[in-house]
Amino acid sequence: MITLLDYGAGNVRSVRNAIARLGYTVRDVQGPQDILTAEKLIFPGVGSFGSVMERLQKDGLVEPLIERIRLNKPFLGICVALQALFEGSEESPGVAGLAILPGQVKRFTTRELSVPQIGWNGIVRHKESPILKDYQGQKLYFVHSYRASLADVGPDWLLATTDYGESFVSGVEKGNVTAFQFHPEKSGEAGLGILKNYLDLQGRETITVRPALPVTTDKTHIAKRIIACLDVRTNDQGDLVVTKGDQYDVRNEGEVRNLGKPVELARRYYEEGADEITFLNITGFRDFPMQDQPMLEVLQRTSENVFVPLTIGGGIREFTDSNGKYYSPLDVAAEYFRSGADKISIGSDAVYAVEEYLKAGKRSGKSAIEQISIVYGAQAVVISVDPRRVYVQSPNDTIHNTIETATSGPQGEKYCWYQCTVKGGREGRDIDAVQLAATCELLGAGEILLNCIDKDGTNSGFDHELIRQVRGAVSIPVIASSGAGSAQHFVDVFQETDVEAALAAGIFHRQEVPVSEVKEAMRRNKIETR
Ligand code: 1PR
Repeated sequence: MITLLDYGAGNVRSVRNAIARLGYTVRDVQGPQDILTAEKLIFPGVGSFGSVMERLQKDGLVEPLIERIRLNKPFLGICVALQALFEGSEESPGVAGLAILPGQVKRFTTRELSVPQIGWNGIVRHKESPILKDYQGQKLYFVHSYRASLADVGPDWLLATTDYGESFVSGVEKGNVTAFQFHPEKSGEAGLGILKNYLDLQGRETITVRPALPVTTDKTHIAKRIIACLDVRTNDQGDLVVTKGDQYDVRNEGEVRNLGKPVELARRYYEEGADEITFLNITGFRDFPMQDQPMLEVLQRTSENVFVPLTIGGGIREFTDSNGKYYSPLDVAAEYFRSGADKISIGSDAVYAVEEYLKAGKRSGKSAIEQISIVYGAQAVVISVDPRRVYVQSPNDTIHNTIETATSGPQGEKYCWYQCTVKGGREGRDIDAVQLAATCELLGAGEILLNCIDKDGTNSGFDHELIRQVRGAVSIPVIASSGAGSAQHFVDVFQETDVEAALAAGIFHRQEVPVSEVKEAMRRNKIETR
């Protein structure tokens, strides 16, 4: 029996599913007493430092948690739960942590790498631990902007470090108290193995200081991610299917293309080694996701078998239903997170938010991006950009951010800009991709999913010109999307641009190239991969 501290923020379903998959039963903390009496406690980390600590305060759980750790009772903290062991965090100034460990958790200082760190990285172990006993250098999933500093953690606690521009603390352990910065429940089979070791531990350990491992100068490296994307919608027969467009047109001879069932395809990609799965509810702009039970069910069922990050997009915005009931974007996002999403992706609503911001010259605080980012953290907010090329003879012909392009326009134009669209490419707006991406970062987004309507479904390779332009305008991770037609196209995009991840749909659905072949090509070309 495992006791889970579910404080109602973010995706705790994945931890539940991982525990169930490993054959254990979960019970929830009902009140402060359960924290002290639980045989084994898991404190999953979702949400920002401030929102987690405020929730613990409100529920009267701070003192019992401190007491449990003092009594050396089995405890596993994940992600922000590791950070909560410190005195505070730059993420939420003035909010006190559990102060088991001294010091403040700080934002990454790297200038070369994008922040948040989103992706698969390794760990270097510094002492023996029964929980990491099988660890053999596999990459594990991290998603965070703040990290604990090595200077604050002595050898009695230091379990593991990871490198991301600097070395930071990715694991602490003392006696029966362990916490990881990575997400074991999202780290595929390697992560499940780590979780299993914690669940399987028999009785309580009395050793508090375990033997140190030999000092090493090993460094870890973050992998470039490969993402499988499933565009999902209801077809004319009323079935929820994975579809795929050519330049966003998903109909073939009038029928919505049907490339398979979402839950089954997602599982196949997980088993083939995809680092992440993205679902885009492509008609979400006109249907309201909270009334779309089949889509929520897809997410719920997928998270039972898929232990890598899940992103879902489509229809995230405020909404008033036919009975006059108002839903905020936070309500919609919360439903997606509860159903098993780790990140949500915002398309059309991000364009409207940026238009409003540029018009007002200041933040409203009300956009979906701002609201969701404050509660769940920037790393949970992805912006899906749907741009289309607009050619011009000269940069002076437009106010937008242009590039000189190697692919001239129909009238021989040598320049173009990328116009953002809404409603799945149906409507162009007076915003370019650079304005959109940079403003969304400012509003609190943590990642850009950069599609390209001209390239979508063409199998002709990614649009490196667009990718370089947007990558150069933001310091958050960018996912290249649209146009992949071969394993070499992934190698090309990673060698010729600085994107952190590349996404494809058609070639995976049509089984032209399996994910494993993409990974092999990356390895042959010495591109860091999982
Ligand atoms: O606007 O917040 O409701 O979100 C709707 C979401 O649905 C957006 O993220 C938008 O990108 C997506 N979407 C809307 N209509 C379509 C369509 O295809 N008709 N799909 C659509 C976007 C693009 C990629 C695709 C890549 C790779 N699909 O997701 O998977 O281009 O394809 P490829 O490898 O086959 O070239 P909102």
